[in-house]
Amino acid sequence: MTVSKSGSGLNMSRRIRRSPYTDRIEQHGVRGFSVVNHMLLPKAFAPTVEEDYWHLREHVQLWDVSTQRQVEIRGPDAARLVQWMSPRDLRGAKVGQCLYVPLVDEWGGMINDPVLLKLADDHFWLSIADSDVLLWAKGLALGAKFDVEIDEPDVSPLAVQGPKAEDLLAKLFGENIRSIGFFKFAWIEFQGTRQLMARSGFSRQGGFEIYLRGGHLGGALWDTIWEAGREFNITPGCPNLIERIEGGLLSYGNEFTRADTPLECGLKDYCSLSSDLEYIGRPALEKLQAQGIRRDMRGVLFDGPPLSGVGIPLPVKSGDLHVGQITSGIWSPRLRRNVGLSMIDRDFWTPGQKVEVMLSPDDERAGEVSLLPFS
Ligand code: THG
Repeated sequence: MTVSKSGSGLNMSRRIRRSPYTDRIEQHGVRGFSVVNHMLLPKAFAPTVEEDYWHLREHVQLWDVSTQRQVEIRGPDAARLVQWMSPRDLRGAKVGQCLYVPLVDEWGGMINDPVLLKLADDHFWLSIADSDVLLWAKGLALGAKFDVEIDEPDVSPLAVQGPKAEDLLAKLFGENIRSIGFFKFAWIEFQGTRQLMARSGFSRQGGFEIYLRGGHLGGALWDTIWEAGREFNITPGCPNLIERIEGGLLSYGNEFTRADTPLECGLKDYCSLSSDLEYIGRPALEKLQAQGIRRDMRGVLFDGPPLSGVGIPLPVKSGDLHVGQITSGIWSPRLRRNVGLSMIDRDFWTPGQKVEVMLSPDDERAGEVSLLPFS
């Protein structure tokens, strides 16, 4: 076990949690980490993000996405609490289903955008993005006296992403996995344990996520998939910034924060404003809907030198007006232009709208609004 191989300048400590796969990832020469949910998320492997991108579109990659922590909610009031936390209508949700669910606060501000897994009628996992949903859920349950138990279980998702993921996993776990539908899950057997496998993941290239129960099995699961993956040209990977932006996959904390509502950050399709559904923030969302939505999530295509990323949001302007800000952006080698994600004010959100992107206060580049995903 190594203390710090990140080379990223992070000062490692117990607060920055390792995952059951971190040892393996270091052996593969990870080139840096981010920290999500107080845990290491690998950021790059191949010499360039571009190489990782082309490989992901053609082959198969193994991703340590243990930072997608599970908030487990179980007990007689579990379904009631989960519904109270989200504007998405969950009344028709079935066991075996995954659902992308915005969570909002009493002002309608985004708390998180997890994937909800319905394990049983009284048992759920919220597979969270980067904010402390565990504490929010516990506070709600205690304050409102829900009869539930809430904890972070020993579950560490490992994603197998890319067009060859299905063949690889069918070889290992049987042909049955091919019948798992998009955003559905089933149980597989691994070394005498029952493990959950879903057809999902933070890419648009297809693939699965194994929610490994029992961190002590992490090395064995990684090695098993790695060995079987050699014939499919498997590599270690991680959510790829180019592919994520092209695919219009949003990242909590970047594209939106608690200052934004789901109606204005591209998640309105996951909100029900029907009057017989009760959830935190509904009055706020209803009021905003009645006043009129002011902005929505869009893509922006723009000129300039190939960007390697966006550390500080880039202002988007139309003449003198500030109409948005690019919160994630990078050079797309496929579209041969920079691509970015931005909420855009409604008068300017029509695809094809010309805008200017400010790479710095005195470096303005021509851009154009696009629908998501970029095609
Ligand atoms: N997988 C798991 N947990 C996660 C993520 C993940 N938690 C954090 C973060 N990623 C959540 N964000 C997203 C965003 C979009 C999708 C998944 C996770 C996604 N959405 C489907 C789509 O856009 O086609 C829609 C799903 C639906 O209809 O319910 O894939 O990646 N485990």
